[in-house]
Amino acid sequence: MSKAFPEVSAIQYEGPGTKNPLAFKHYNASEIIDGKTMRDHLRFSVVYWHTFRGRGLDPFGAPTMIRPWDDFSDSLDNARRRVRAAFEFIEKLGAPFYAFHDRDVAPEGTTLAQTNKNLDAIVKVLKEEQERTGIKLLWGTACLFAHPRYAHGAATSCNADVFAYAAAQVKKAVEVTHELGGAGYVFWGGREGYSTLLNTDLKRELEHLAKFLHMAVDYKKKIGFKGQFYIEPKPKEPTKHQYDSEAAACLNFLREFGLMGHLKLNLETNHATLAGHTMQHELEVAAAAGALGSVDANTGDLMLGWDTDQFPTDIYLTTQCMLTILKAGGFTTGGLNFDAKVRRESYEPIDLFYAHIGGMDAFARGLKIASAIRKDGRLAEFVRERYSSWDTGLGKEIESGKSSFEALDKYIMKKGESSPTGSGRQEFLENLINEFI
Ligand code: XUL
Ligand code: CO
Repeated sequence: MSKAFPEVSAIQYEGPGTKNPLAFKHYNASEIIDGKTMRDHLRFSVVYWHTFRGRGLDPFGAPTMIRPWDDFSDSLDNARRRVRAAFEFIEKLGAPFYAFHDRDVAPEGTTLAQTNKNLDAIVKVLKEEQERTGIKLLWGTACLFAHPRYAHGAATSCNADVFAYAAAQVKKAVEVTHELGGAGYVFWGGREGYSTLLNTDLKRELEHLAKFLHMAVDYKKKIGFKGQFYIEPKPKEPTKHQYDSEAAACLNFLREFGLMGHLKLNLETNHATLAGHTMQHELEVAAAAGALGSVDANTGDLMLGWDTDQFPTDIYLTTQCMLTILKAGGFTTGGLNFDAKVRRESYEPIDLFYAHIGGMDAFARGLKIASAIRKDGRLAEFVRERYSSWDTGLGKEIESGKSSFEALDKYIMKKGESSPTGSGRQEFLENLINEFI
């Protein structure tokens, strides 16, 4: 088969001084940072849906993407050609992982049996390409939002048959992810929410979602799939209100229904923005609960209220993300998955390279900067000192559960007033971060 990207050879690290747009300025896969290669810290992953199925269509206009290897038909041969093109791209880029939805890789048939057969045919090619290149599957997932049958939701549908269909679809997607040695599996509730409460039994829908996830956990154990399960929060789009709205809501749901420990979070930057949070907030909330799993690395547009899924290029953003990820001990099963798409106007195949190289370099810089900030130690020392009243005496007693309202009342009555806390020094700390950028 002719090459999909004949004009591009393997992307090399050339250092910050290079003017070559098809080279890395900062991502040097084998460079060691804090005892680990950049490759192992960052665990970059390419998504199949945007990068190999995205066509640049929007509500106002036709597709724009030029993809010479793709005839845009639903044939299995086209799906096979697409796999070869995808792996050529990921291999040349030097990303160690990829991620896909079941329906991204193989066409849907007229029955689930036929669809599963199509999927098996393409999984065979994915497996061949994984073996040929050494590229691994970061996570698999099922598309439970595109087909009209899921208009009212999948696991939270008002219709039990739809729930059953979704269960059968996820069963197959987990099997396939297992067969491909996937490091994880993601549940993103694309239609698990509502447009109006007038027609919605919210309590029942949440209980169904929990049942669905428990069944998935049981099945995972049954087939011996050891990959990590994740939930991906997003507050809105496509539904007006989605149940997995943000990290805290997901954690609360997992706790309420006895699912903590079975699922971690897959956090996406643009979803954090839509929820009115910073990405670092979402990462910190997940990390505090021991549930920081993986990241869908992209960025939104603060002036737009939807999921623009742009490639991340902002060094402040990547620095903040890497500060929290390093503090949490780094990725184990997760990684930085570019759930991002080139703009409709960036329709040439080469734009896929520019986009991913930019994202990888931005995160490589974020990693180096975050590591330098941690080595410098002033930021952590400031925070440690700010909380030092909790390390000894009264604070220590409270933290260790040895105090009570009566004891504290007695203490403060005797003292008369609490001792003043020092300045928060936000501006000083912002300047400190800028020293490293
Ligand atoms: C949608 C989104 C999904 C999930 C996987 O906003 O982020 O692509 O990552 O279903
Ligand atoms: Co995502």
